[in-house]
Amino acid sequence: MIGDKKVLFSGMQATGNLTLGNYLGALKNWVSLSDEYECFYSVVDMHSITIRQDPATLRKRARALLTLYIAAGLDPEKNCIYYQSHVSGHAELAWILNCFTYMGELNRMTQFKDKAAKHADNINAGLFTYPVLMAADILLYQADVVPVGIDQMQHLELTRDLAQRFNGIYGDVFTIPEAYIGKVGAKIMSLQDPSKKMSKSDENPNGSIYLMDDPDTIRRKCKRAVTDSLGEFRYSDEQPGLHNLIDIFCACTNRTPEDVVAEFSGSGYGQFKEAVGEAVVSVLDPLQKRVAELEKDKSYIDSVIKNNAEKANYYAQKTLRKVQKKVGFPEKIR
Ligand code: ATP
Ligand code: LTN
Repeated sequence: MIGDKKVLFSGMQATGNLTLGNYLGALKNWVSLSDEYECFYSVVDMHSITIRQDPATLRKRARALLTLYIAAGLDPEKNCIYYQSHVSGHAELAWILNCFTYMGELNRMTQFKDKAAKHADNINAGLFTYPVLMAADILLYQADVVPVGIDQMQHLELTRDLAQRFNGIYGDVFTIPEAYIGKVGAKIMSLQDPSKKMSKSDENPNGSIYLMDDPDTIRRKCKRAVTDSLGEFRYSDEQPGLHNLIDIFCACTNRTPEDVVAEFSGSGYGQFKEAVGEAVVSVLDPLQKRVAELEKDKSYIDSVIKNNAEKANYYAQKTLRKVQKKVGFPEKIR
């Protein structure tokens, strides 16, 4: 708890252009939860370098992501929006937690297997221990709740196991976090292959809607989305392409699948795809305008970066000091 509020932590990597999946699965929920909790939203740039990055591009993308958090509606006066690399406690706690994590646990992580297969030329130790750094992010702020997409559940389970293990040995040190999975949009699939999640690292740009895509591109991608040849307008797992488009539509318009099926049951897929395109445009257009405005105000963004890093450091140090003492590190002489 911070004051009378529970704590929320989440983060995103600055490794590519954000997709509609990132927005609907994560960012949108962050905004809706931000009043209720004391929130920490990090740009997890330390996680990003588990895959090789061009330094200038990473720096640019990290800033763009931080700006996007604000543009999406997170008030940086109320929410702590900061770069992970500006708070050294993340790395320090990750090291300690590494010593409480078993190789077998990390070997089971499906994201590691996927990423190792994709980047076979650079299977580094950081990629392997990525989930431990993520656990450190969350536990450092004693987070109660962590809003993520379904793909991150396995990492969250590991975080809970590590916290429980540590508490079992040293007493109540860490809050045990809960995942928060949004009801709609938790897993947006690729428009070109609805068996795969929409991902910013997909090689096929037509599978993903990027948050910065212009309206015509968005409309075109929706129109070309893969559906099926059944021609029946239902919300069914047997029609994954249509199911996904209904999910997108619902998440953008705050409507329910039943309601949407009732409205479009007499229409063809083409007509519905057009409506999906318009719904996405009406969500992304204001977001893009706000990003453009914020990008002009360099000193404002700089002040957010500075002030929030200080705030994050303050809370991080509190936990870190406790943990260091528990494991037996000698006290600093001040
Ligand atoms: P990459 O493709 O590089 O692995 P990613 O698109 O999966 O990246 P992350 O930075 O790993 O993006 O995820 C940021 C947040 O967005 C996480 O909370 C994740 O669960 C959520 N997310 C990512 N893709 C989707 C999706 N298709 N549907 C819903 N949520 C998603
Ligand atoms: N692993 C996450 C990003 C991430 C995160 C976190 C999410 C890093 N640290 C802490 C929630 C809480 C991802 O790839 N989406």
